[in-house]
Amino acid sequence: MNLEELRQRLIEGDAKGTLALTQQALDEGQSAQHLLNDVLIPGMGVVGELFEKNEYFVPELLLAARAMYAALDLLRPKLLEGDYKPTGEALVGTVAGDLHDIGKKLVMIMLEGNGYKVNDLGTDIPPEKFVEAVKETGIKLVGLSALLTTTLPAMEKTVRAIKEYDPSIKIMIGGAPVTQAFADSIGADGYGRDAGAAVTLARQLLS
Ligand code: B1M
Repeated sequence: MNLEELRQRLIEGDAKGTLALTQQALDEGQSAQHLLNDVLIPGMGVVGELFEKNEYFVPELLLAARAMYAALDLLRPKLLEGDYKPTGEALVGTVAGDLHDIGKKLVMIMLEGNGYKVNDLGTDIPPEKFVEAVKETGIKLVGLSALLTTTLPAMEKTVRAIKEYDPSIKIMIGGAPVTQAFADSIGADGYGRDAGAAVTLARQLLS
């Protein structure tokens, strides 16, 4: 099948069409990784570009996100296939003021696929909630996501609050506006450019 058509269904926020074409592509032997990395994630990039050009507005972003979730639900079991070897535990969340969820969800899926048990705190999570959660669970690896330049200060506050509670807790951060230099400047232990990089980083940080 023509994968461009799948990308287009996502960009247009057609959840039903996205779901049907994702299923068809899987049935035809396309890998879940390929569909995600080469079709769906770039598709969300196009949605962002249309938004920047004022051709799309928030309702279109929401429709595209809904279509992306539909595809992810289908791909998730495929991405998690393989031998399950528990390798560690992590806590993830999107920082205060930020409602973007899809990138964090992908990081979660990739970590789970690599044997991590992942606790998702959700989105718009204030620093004190992260601290409460590490206190309650004793988890030593926290992943923070931020998609807005305006929520980067919340990321910094969250890193500070967690490190004040326990400096030995490892914190990895990511999201479109995040860079390695920013991670260094706020005292995070690492930066993951994408969900795959987050897995490599988690391994390094917990080794
Ligand atoms: Co928003 N939004 N949005 N949005 N949105 C962006 C981020 C934006 C870049 C669009 C644009 O202008 N081009 C822009 C931010 C500009 C900026 O700050 N520089 C923007 C804006 C402005 C806004 C609002 C302010 C719009 C408004 O209301 N006027 C508003 C803010 C709401 C809020 O959060 N308080 C808003 C709202 C929304 C929706 C809620 C409608 C929706 C999100 C729905 C949801 O998540 N449930 C939405 C969407 C869908 C987008 C875009 C189009 C797509 C985001 C996405 O899902 N990408 C986005 C444009 C874009 O990103 N190009 C945009 C796909 C996803 C797989 O990628 O999240 O980058 P990403 O995750 C990647 C990596 O970044 C990394 O790995 C992931 C997988 O590879 N990663 C990590 C992410 N977290 C990580 C953590 C790690 C490691 C790696 O370690 C822990």
